[in-house]
Amino acid sequence: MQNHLNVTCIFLQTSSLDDIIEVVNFMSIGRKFSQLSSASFVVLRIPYEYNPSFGHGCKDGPAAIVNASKYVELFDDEMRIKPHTAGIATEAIVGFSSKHEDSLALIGDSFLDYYKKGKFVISLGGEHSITIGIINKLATVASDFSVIQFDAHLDFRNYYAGSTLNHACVMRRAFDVTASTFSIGIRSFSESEYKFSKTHNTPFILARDMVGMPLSVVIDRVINNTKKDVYITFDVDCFDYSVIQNTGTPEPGGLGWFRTLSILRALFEHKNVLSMDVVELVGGVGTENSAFSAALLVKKCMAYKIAANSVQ
Ligand SMILES: [Mn+2]
Repeated sequence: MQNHLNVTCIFLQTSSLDDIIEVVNFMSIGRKFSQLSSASFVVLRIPYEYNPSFGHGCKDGPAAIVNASKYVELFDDEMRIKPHTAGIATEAIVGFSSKHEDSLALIGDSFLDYYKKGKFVISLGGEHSITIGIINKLATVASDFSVIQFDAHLDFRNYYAGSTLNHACVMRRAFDVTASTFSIGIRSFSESEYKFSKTHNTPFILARDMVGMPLSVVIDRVINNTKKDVYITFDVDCFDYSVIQNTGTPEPGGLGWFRTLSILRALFEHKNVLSMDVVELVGGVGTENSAFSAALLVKKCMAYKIAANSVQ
């Protein structure tokens, strides 16, 4: 607790938690399980924030998640395994450019390095635009995959705030590359996004419609409308505030914890999940509950990946 208080005090005087928090491994695991060479998983911290629309601070998300992960139980209550024994290397991208396009290229290149080493990469944002950089590079080595999005917003804008690479354009760019997307938890979109989605037949499930919808219906719809290989992009604003409150573009009426986990578990069971990201968590003072939820989510996905018997 003392350590935590120190971090809080220092945070007020600096620009990024990444600058000041001692780099720790995800879940504070020791050297034995955190070496890159032998790790099945890479937790890739991407503290990048270029142009948020509303709330600021997602550049502090990765450090907040890794910091909170110290308190995540190693043993998984549901899958009855310890995911860290598969090896988790905690890595970070630094040295972003002042040019957004160049930063996304850097992010994509770094991701691809780990991916090509056979690692299951879980990228921690950072703003949602990091996904554009990752998917662009993933598409150079994996030609036929769907992008499954958990999000409050469709992110289907062609252009926003002066850029086609804005966080509000993520799934539009993903569609450009893969022509196969599926969105879950949606409860906000513009008229142009809605029209694009209708014209191009991009499937999504509204959070509103998920209320009272049997879980099996949700899961079947996602599984039947996506390819075998998938990339999961998880914007934490898909969650209800009771799970995660600290996010850049909040919307009420989000998804519950256990239902979301059940959907993710089914995806890992039925699909070949190539990689995933968890984005838009705002770090900083008073965000510990949200950061813990995100950290636990990451561990759960590792457990699901292992149980699906598909880590390398
Ligand atoms: Mn988003």
